[in-house]
Amino acid sequence: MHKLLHNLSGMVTPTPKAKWNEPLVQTDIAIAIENDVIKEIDAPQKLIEKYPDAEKIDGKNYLALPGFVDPHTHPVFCKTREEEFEMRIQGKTYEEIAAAGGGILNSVRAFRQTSFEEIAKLTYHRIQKFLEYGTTTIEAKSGYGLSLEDELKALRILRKLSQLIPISIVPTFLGAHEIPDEYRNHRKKYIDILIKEMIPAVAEEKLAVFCDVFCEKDVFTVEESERILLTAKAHGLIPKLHADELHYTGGAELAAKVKAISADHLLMISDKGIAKMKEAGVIPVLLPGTAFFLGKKDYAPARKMIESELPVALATDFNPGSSMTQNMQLILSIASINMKMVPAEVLGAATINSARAIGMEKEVGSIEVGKKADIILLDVPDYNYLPYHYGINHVKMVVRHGQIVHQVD
Ligand code: IZC
Ligand code: ZN
Repeated sequence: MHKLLHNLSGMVTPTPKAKWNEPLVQTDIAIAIENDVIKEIDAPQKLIEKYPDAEKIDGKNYLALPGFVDPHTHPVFCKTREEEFEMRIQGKTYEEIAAAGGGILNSVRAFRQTSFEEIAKLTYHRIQKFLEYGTTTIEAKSGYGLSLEDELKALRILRKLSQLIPISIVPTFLGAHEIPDEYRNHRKKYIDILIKEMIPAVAEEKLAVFCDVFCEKDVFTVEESERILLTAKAHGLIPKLHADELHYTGGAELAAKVKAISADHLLMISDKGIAKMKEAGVIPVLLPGTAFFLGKKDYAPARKMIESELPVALATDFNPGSSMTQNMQLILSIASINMKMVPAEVLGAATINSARAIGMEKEVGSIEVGKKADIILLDVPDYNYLPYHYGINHVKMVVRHGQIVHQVD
């Protein structure tokens, strides 16, 4: 069954022939889709003649872009944490916020007390929002359960939702998000449980593709992170890492050492870390929405990374504590403004490079023949208008795997 996406103002996409930050811009173009895959990209008249029986999708003179790929999200949680947001604005410290009911561990307490069905329902609505804002693939982490049973609950929720929502969900096990209350004074015991029970169980049930660790001062050390990630690797899970976010710990160097697919955050990365990541082919995933949301002045050194020829990727970091947004378009604006990435760079970073950060670059991240037909239509005159007109939703239609899954007017 063929579909023909036509009447487009144009199409903008990274391509393998050009650099990730030099998008191909084409006008007078249509896209033929066969089932869930892009079949042909050519002049509209040519494709109309070649596929006379194709079901036509009217592009209403909007601009076609690849669906955004968001390679770092934490959507499986129970309660939101707006009280914590307000306290932070009032100048309360991290300790004061934690004592008053903020922080990851408070999310963990609520998560454990809430049923699979209830959290699945909350998460369903949150993930649906990604689609409305043009994201057709997300990576999604567990990490608010922190026990065997509750981490499996989070990952099983993701598996269930990936069958219910027309979005691609790539799951990550983040049992090493924090040390839970009951092991506060026995951290080694929790790490043993991660290694001996949780990782094998997650791998056995094939519930995750990646294993991530929050490697940070006062959370997991570089040595602990290495032990966890090497165990994960031995069980077939690909390493990822929250690295050098709030303090420099050598997380980027560790990501290179264990050949992680990505190292994420990287606000405090060292020059050596940049060089090591380049050498090992680790993708830097930058999350400027988090620095913005936390009211920080400092952002990750994106320009330095781009000058070192690292393929910078962007993500929302969607989570209830430090970045409460599903909107990749807003992330593009924040990345442009605060990390000095130009529009061509933020576009590549949110599509092909973010696909690379989750090992999906052969399927998604660009509009190319043979790739999944994950295409979004935006009401923008050109791609450089997108980060410029910030904070609103430009998406008019979302096509995922060849089906219209969201449409406005
Ligand atoms: O719930 O605060 N940093 N993980 C690492 C988070 C923030 C999520 C949260
Ligand atoms: Zn995160």
